[in-house]
Amino acid sequence: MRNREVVELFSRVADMLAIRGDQIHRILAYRKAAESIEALGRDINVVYDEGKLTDIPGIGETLAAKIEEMLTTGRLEFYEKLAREIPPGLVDMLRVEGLGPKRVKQVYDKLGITTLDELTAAAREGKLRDLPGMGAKSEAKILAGIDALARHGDARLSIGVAWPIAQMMLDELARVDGVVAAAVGGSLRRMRETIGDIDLLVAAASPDAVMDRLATLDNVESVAGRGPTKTNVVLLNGLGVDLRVLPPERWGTLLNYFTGSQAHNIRLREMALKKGLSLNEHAFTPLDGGAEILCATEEEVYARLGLPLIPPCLREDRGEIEAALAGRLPALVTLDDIHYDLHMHTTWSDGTLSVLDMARAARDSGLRLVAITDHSVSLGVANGLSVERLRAQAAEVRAANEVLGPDFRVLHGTEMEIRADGTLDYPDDVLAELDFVIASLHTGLGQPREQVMTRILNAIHNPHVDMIAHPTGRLLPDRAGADLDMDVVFAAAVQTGTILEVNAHPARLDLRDTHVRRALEMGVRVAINTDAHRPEEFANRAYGVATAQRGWATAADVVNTWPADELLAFIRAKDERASRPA
Ligand code: DGT
Ligand code: CA
Ligand code: CA
Ligand code: ZN
Repeated sequence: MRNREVVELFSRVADMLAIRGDQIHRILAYRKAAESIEALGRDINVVYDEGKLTDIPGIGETLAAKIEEMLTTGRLEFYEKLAREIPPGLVDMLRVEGLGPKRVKQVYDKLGITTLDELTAAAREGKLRDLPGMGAKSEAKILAGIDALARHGDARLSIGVAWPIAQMMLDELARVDGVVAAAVGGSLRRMRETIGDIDLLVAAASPDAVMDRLATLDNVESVAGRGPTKTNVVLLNGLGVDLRVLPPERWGTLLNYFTGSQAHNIRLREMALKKGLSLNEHAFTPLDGGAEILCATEEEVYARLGLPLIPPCLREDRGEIEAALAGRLPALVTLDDIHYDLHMHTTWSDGTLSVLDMARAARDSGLRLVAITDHSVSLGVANGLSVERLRAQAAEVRAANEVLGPDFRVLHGTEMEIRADGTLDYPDDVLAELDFVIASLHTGLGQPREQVMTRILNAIHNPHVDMIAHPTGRLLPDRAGADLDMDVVFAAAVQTGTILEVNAHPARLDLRDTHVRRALEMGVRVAINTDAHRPEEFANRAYGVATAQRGWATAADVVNTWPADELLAFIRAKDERASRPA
């Protein structure tokens, strides 16, 4: 079995346990294991051969034994046993929006429904409405969910699409009379790379006006549900939006609860229980029946638990609570720390502005230095530069530097193809003339691991290559990147002093959050760059910073925050080390 089959089986087990009504801890353990293996940059068979399965976050002895069974026998007895009790078709039914594990169990127990098709038929025939706790309304909702699934699939949406929509909706809601605060919650506030639905949170004394306004926003298609403090709507693009409104004195717990992640919340709730308190979106409540303790801010929620405020992007139960308890939360890199952008395109290849205009736009966005890095010759579709054109471009970069004066610096660079056969697109003597050399994989991403690893390592070991852009080449939501052994890539980057990029384009976010975390543990230096082809794309920098934050990056880890002479010295040092006899 390969990584993705192990991931698939573990997430199916988690879903089946949820349908069976198992303990949440057990369910989360399998989900977390699936997540960690999905983020694992290495072949799990190799990790197993090294005897290091339990080094994977979230994998203890029990799960390691299950992985061993899968890898050595190609089966998982526990899954097969579960499947005799919980038909696997029920797991597919969970993909229907509005259909949770409890309801799935109910339609199975009462009606013997075991597949999505049977469910669809039963709903159409009006057989669901008579189940306990259901009615014609909930039946219609399930049908709408089945419809939506057929229309849009259950693909998660890119943060780059969801974020601007959510901000626009928030602006509108914030203007409603009586609104004291409004914020996004959920995965969007945690800045996950993709999101399942938008969660909007509002503090207001009375919820009705806010919920009414939401229902009338231009991009809202229909209201899927409404309760005293919450409304769910579906947008024209099929995306779901959950709005919750509570009074301002409960804002802290509201924000905390609906920011999640669920795994993080469960840890907080356990800590509260140890102090004799229950915790939900409304308040802390003493278990012995005393008066509610309200929190108007999130700081108060964490303080009540003896913790400093934990930044939303860290709330994944990946060690942030332990770090907070130990006073070791990272001082995360911020957008304001970023002074340079080392990857962008101009009209010389497939960008929309000249060198000077792109540099000016970067300066206007608050930067002090950029590298102009157009595509190289073999990327013909992007009008890649021949050696002659690359040399001609140097004059234009010099001219731009003269116009912009001493307070802004333009480096002459390239985004050079690592060709499918492993060779580089420009010879070393040409690379030596450039200020900054990026090497990228755009083609042959589907090659076998050994072949694609040889290509990327060859580029990393070239003394002129300063940075690898978007290292895996994945494209969100669903084009997997190259099959790289990330630990080996990271080790080579550290050894050679090669920078690895966190590409800020929301379709890339590559390195991804978990890769950033691992890379930094191994000592890699990362850069956050926009890869802008148009000046509007400089705004994507925020997504890159968020991804680095989710990887626990501090400013010192990110070369775009360093003094310019340090960055330039770091770039030069690689060439010098290479030219010294070993
Ligand atoms: P998504 O929408 O799939 O990208 O991910 P989230 O994290 O936004 O999840 P969502 O929208 O289902 O719920 C928002 C937050 O609300 C979630 O992160 C934690 C909290 N929450 C929702 N349901 C539960 C629950 O059953 N238990 C706990 N502890 N928290 C929950
Ligand atoms: Ca959500
Ligand atoms: Ca939600
Ligand atoms: Zn590029």
